[in-house]
Amino acid sequence: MWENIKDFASTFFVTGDPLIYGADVSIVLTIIAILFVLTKYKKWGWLWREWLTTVDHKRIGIMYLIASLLMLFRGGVDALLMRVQLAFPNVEFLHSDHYNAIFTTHGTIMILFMAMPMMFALFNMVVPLQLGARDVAYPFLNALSFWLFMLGAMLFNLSFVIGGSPDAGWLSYPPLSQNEFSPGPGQNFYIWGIQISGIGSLATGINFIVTILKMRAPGMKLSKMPLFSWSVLSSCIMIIFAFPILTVTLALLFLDRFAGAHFFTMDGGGNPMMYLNLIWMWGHPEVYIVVVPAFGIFSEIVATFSRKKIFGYKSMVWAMMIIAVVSFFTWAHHFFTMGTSASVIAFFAISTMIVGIPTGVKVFNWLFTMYRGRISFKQPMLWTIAFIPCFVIGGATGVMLAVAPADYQYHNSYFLVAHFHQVLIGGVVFGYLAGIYYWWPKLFGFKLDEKLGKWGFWFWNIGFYVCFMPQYALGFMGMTRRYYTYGWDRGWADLNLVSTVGAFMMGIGFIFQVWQIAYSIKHGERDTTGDPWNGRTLEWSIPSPAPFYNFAVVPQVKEMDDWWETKEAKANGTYKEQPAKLEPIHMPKNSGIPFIMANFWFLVGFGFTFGWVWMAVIGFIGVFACMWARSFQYDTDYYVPVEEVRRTEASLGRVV
Ligand code: HEM
Ligand SMILES: [Cu+2]
Repeated sequence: MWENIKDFASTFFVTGDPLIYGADVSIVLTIIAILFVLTKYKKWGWLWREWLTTVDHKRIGIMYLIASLLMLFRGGVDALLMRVQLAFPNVEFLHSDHYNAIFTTHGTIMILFMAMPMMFALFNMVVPLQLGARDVAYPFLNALSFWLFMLGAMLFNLSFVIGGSPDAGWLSYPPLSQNEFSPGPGQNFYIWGIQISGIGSLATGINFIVTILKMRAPGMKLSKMPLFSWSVLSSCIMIIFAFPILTVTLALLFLDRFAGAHFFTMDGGGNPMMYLNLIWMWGHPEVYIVVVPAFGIFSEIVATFSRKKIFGYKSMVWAMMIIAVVSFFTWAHHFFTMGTSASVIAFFAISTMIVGIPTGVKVFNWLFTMYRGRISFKQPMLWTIAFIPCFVIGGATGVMLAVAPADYQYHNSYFLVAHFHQVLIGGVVFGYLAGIYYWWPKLFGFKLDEKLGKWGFWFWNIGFYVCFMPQYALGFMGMTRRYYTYGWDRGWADLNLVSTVGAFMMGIGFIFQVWQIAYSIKHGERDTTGDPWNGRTLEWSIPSPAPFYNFAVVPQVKEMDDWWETKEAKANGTYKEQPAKLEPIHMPKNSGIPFIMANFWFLVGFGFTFGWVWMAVIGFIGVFACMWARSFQYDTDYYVPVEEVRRTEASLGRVV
């Protein structure tokens, strides 16, 4: 009996590594601290009523934001561990297995549990406000999406201390990810963590498409819709085509591992190339899914901080829609070297290069918008200006990679590693940070400190080039990706050391940003106007922080950049005040079902990860019970009385 328990414990818990003991201790301490604070200040009820059951898109956005910043920290620590290991030749800081686990979790976390939720944070924080809407189309589903993401991310992260981390790369290629080469639960954690959060992402895609098409304020024709909302539409269209492919691919991989199917094994009639095609049919659009919203953010910021209308609005919209379509015809550029006919390769090489055209159009439009504008260099604008050269270089190296014959040379080299970090950090991370700085006052009612922010900005930016420029050279010098160590004889030592220094500079930049947030909560400049940047779009017409019903009176839109036009009209005296009439506001009620249901999904995932079918069955029963319960809930909405709206607006300094 005792032996059995010991046996179980030693396979269940990951042991034997100081990093992991450190993680165990910090997890336990954090949990104890949270439980203690909640109990001491009697905050359990508050937590449940205000956050765990909320269907308010702004609060859901804030929770996504917190989760994604935590994941940026975790993924960043992974990155630094790898860079320490690679700083000098023959370092014995991480073992090879451990290195494999770390680049796998780093890549997976950064893309799926950092970039995606940060993007959803911005969708939720901004889109309904920008459209003049009071909520998203399906608030309950929105909460469910968040909790599915959250519990999926937790399941994935648990692999670090329980069972063992996945280590077959962020896309988990077979045969390496099959049972034979990856026994144990690591790969199952990967499959179920992504599967559960992926279902949430798909639902978010549907939710925001419907929101954008159906919930715009009266008068806001699509041709007058702000560009960020357009970028969200483009991204969501890609989501609804790409994510079902991911769901099916992971399900097939799981059947291979769990039920002995042979979809992707060489024996039994399967084919690993099939997996590569499927995973990249999702994976390639995925990188556009995360970068296109950044284009929307830059478009808003460039116009606002140059005090000019965006240049080439229509071409901006077209460019994003073309990218959404073409991105589905480029996936095979990820395996040019697999050996296929020249015509197939030519097709994918050309389609890849074509994506550069609409992107170039956008860059020129941003530059033309800035041209002769009265530019103010506040933080959102700084990140935007830093993004442009960074993304242009990243785009150029992308086109270099798309040249198929050349790709035979740098396929899977550090050149590639430098390229994709350049577009992911320079495009996605810089873009989302710009967006967070821009919309922060709207959600929280205060600005983030400029001075600390500038320190963070420069450390990130200089650190970025110091870290990744040497990697282009290392690629040409023959260093391939996923090496965990190398010898002195290679001549790679100096450049690797420089690269590691750059990585730490970015880490320091992140610390400045955390400090900036902590400092600004107390000392940040309060936003009493609701319009701290002199904005152009509707979200700046309401008070900050936005009240839970967003708009006391639904706005009537006439122009593109309606709020800006209104302000102009007021300034030159041509504005005609319409008498505003308050009416009771229809709002959705909170619900605990999304949170509970996502927990049952977690149980399903955890059960399958360890092959405990009974636990998965309990989980599924719970999931269906939640659906059942929800289908009999009729009392799901209510009206906010006019008196309450008036009181809330008055407390925010508005008279209506
Ligand atoms: C904060 C700065 C970052 C540093 C210093 C860094 C560093 C690294 C390193 C050293 C590797 C392993 C390369 C190899 O040997 O194969 C790697 C892989 C990777 N990184 Fe990053 N990274 C950073 C940020 C990011 C971000 C923001 C993303 C995505 C949004 C990202 C996505 C990836 C992916 C997808 C991989 C490939 C993993 C694999 O090979 O399976 N990284 N990174
Ligand atoms: Cu691609």
